[in-house]
Amino acid sequence: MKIKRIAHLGVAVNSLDDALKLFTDGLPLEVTHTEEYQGMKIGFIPVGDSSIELLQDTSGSSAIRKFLDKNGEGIHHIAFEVDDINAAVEELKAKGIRLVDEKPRPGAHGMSIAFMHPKGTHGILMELCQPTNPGNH
Ligand code: CMX
Repeated sequence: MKIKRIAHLGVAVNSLDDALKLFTDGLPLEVTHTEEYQGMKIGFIPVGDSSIELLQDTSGSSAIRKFLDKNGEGIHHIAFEVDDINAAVEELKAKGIRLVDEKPRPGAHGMSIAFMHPKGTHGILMELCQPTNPGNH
């Protein structure tokens, strides 16, 4: 498996609009993409070769809702871009690393994604991702 970069840091927020004010007015950054995805509203803010992914729950039942209820706002996950996500998932399985997703699935922003389970990764929720469209970050 080749890990190419940190693709994004996922941050759970109560309000995407409020958080965007901080990142785009308080800090000199820009939001380049927002989307609704599986009960969440997500905003992508590029920082160099990586992004901040701001995640707001909209459904009342997303993984972000559960995280916010337990922990409040904060860093939710780290995503690594890999060169071949199918091979990467098989490699992790062969190494006995606990996965949430036994097979890659479609994620936000045109990515194929698979999560490892935080109980097997020192308490850090880690995602592998690979753009399905090479133009996506
Ligand atoms: N980081 C670290 N630990 C986390 C965590 C996170 N983001 N989310 C949950 N945990 C921990 C919990 O604290 C809990 O630990 P304890 O047992 O010690 O209390 C344990 O994992 C189980 O958590 P839970 O609150 O009971 O929640 P679930 O087991 O129902 O789900 C998880 C946890 C990780 C399997 C689930 O959130 C998941 O499948 N996540 C992947 C998908 C996701 O997070 N999507 C949102 C991001 C959008 C995207 O980019 O796609």
